[in-house]
Amino acid sequence: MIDKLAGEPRLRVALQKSGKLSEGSIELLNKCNFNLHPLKNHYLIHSRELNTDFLMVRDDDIPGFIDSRVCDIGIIGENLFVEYQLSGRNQNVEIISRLKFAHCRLSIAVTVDGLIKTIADLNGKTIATSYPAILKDYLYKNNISANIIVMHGSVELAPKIGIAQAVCDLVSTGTTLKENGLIELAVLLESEAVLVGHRECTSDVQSIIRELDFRFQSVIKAKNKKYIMLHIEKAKLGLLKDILPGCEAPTILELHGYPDKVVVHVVSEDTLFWNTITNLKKIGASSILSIAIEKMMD
Ligand code: PRT
Ligand code: ZN
Repeated sequence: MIDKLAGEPRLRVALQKSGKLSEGSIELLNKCNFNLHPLKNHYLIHSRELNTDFLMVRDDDIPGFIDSRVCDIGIIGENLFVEYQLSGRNQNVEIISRLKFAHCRLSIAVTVDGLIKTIADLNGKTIATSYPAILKDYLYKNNISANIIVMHGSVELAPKIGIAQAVCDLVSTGTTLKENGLIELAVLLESEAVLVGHRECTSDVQSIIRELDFRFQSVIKAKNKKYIMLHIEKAKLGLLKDILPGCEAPTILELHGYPDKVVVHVVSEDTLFWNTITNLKKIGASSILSIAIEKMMD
């Protein structure tokens, strides 16, 4: 929904106030020039950047807010989007883009005692979950008849307190399942944070959304990437490709006073960089510089 402040269209964005999405959302927005520092009692933040207002709410409220045009766009977990869609409430919410943070999976987990070994063993059992629509859909597609009990929070405790024999919950590192004597039986959905919006936005809001998502994607593209500069013998250039991920199109420059050597500039995946440095040194690379990239645009 657009307020008119100073006669200009404004974009209304719903963000999770506090939880596993809030830090990542604010970090991403701040890399896009927003400079947001929400305090506990901040529920509505006006920003001059791109004429945007932020509504800080519980993540569960976000799809409904967009559907009913209280907000234009929002950041939620894909798991919540799919649940909203499968529960039949979603008429107008769609995924605009993937934001590459808050990765997790929705899994069915069972007690380690081995009583339930396969999906088929779930027949006639009770499964506790906060995602009844996704679970129901999965059970139906796999021809399993099980009872679903809905819990909002502490789902992992359900088998321990004797109200279910299995759970269907979000898993990230797997620590919570382990601590509660549970093991994963099946992954129903892989999820990450997504930018969602109303299918039918007015064109002036649409152009702000496009600009915002362009900024998001430029920041995401640069994540885990480094600009690498190094000196190397011309004869060893061919070896670089195998060592530096993403080295397909490096910039090669002459190194004044060293006719056998060149300077290489390349954008590389940073995840392997410390392992990579040893291998670069082995082929004689020197003066290696690694620089963080803020944004990458095509
Ligand atoms: O208060 P509000 O309703 O806004 O928040 P919430 O409690 O409903 O959600 P929150 O903050 O827990 O999660 C928001 C979103 O973050 C989820 O919908 C997912 O898209 C994403 N996300 C990513 C996760 C996790 N990782 C995650 N690990 N959401 C929840 N968890 C929980 C999970 O439920 C389990 O209790 O963390 C525990 C498992 O973590 P591991 O690392 O022990 O496996
Ligand atoms: Zn929630």
